[in-house]
Amino acid sequence: MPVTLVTGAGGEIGHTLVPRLAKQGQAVVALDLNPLPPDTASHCHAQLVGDITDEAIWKGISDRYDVVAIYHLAALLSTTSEKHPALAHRVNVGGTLNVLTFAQSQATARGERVRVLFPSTIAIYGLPDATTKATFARIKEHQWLQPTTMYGCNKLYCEHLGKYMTRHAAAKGVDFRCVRLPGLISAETLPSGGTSDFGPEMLHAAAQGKPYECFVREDTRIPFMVMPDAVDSILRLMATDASKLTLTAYNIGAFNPSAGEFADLVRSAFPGAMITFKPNPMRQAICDGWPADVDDAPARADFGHAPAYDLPRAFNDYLVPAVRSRYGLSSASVTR
Ligand code: AKB
Repeated sequence: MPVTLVTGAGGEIGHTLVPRLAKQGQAVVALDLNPLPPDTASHCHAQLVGDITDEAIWKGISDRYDVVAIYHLAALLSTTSEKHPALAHRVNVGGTLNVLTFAQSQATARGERVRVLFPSTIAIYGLPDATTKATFARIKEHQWLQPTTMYGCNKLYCEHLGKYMTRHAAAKGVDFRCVRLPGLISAETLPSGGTSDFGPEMLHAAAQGKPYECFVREDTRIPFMVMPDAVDSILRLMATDASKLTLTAYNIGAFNPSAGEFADLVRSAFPGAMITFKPNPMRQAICDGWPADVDDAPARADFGHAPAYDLPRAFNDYLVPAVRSRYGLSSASVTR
């Protein structure tokens, strides 16, 4: 039977994406290093526990399934990748090469293209200093592609690898599509190993009445998006006919508060929130190299990227009610 393969399905994006794919009627085969959380597993046709860098896992999948689409979510994020660069390269690059090679073999075997969704990142941009970051306040896809982290280097190389496999491989081969994700904020899950994690971590800590020491300065500004909007745009991109896509890798954005502005909104929602700022030099440097915002006009034109949540609505209609519910608090909205 035709199946949709989701690598790293047990992660943050998978938690929202997998149920949406199942609701569309897609038979999801999930691949993750660890068994899936039960609420994600319940939406899967099958789940495989394995490592994307293990060649044997791909032989097993090929023997059992006709994979018609792949959402390749498995990756080590920016902070973890800086701490473990060799492992990051092995997983983020070696694992992605395995995914693309597998997709090519599936396409060749069946004589049809296999769509691959690759979640790239704002980390592929590298702004050298604050003046440049301010000058290129809403960065375009072709600007400052000078990543300053192992994660950013990995992801930019994989964008090129995907483009290579799509353009140079057999006509009926890989159909690689890519969004450059900003920081993602989910009310249901917490990120791990990222540098944009300060946003969701701050919110979830406040809802639990825990003090939070933010690891970047108050004036640190990067683009963010709530998870439902990110998944909506990923699904839109994957559903769009290739003839309508003018790019392989698209910026998608929604809002871009500074860490201090984000903290103010969190304090409005949770008046007792204990938020302090103590920049971590390595993580601060990562964020300083990332763009303050992205120009996502091509995504809006080509596949209808249109985030439902701006910053106030994200807090009032999604994050605060859902986070309060998650931690058993009464629902209330931000006063702003
Ligand atoms: C990270 O912080 O590493 C990721 C990202 C912005 O790609 N959330």
